[in-house]
Amino acid sequence: MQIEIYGCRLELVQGDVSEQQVDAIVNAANSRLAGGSGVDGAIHARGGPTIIEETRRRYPGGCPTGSAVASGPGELPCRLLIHAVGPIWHGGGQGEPEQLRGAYRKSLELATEHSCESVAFPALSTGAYGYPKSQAANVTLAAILDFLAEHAAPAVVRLVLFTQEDYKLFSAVAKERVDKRKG
Ligand code: AR6
Repeated sequence: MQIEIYGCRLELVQGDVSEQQVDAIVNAANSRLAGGSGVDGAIHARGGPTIIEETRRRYPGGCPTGSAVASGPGELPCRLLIHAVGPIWHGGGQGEPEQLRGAYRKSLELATEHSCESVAFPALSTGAYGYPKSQAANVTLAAILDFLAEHAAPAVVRLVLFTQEDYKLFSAVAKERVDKRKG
């Protein structure tokens, strides 16, 4: 699914985020930047060991939840790798929506600061971190659309959903939110 909005293109696809041909790929990291399963596992497996060597050296204190840091891409097919730390779901009353929004915003800021025209995201926090998917979809789409409205960049933002079910859910939320904004 592709949507033109605010002079940019929002794309939703089903697939593996580590395989996307874009300027910047976003990893679903943890605050220790220690590597892990899911997206993080795929990124480090495909990208090779130089990524974790670099993040250990540059970010010894890790990255706070709700934010993101950048590294080189190792062997991934992109120029920049962004390690975004979404929140662990604790029921929704502990700042999870603000933190999820923050992780998307900081990632988009880093992408634009590094002049990346295209960026691919996984659905942060919706796997091991347990964020309910429908709520995550709403926060995610609002965060991305707000950023595009304010900055008219990056030119392409791609959300990469792992399953067909997630693709359908996020696409429905995207359509609803864009229709509302376009009036
Ligand atoms: N490409 C795109 N989406 C994927 C992929 C992939 N290769 N693999 C899984 N997903 P998760 P989180 C989907 O668990 O919830 C790690 O151990 C998956 O179905 O990767 O933010 C880290 O080290 C789900 O919808 O990230 C952290 O400790 C979404 O991506 C922790 O997990 C996110 O699932 C982060 O948890």
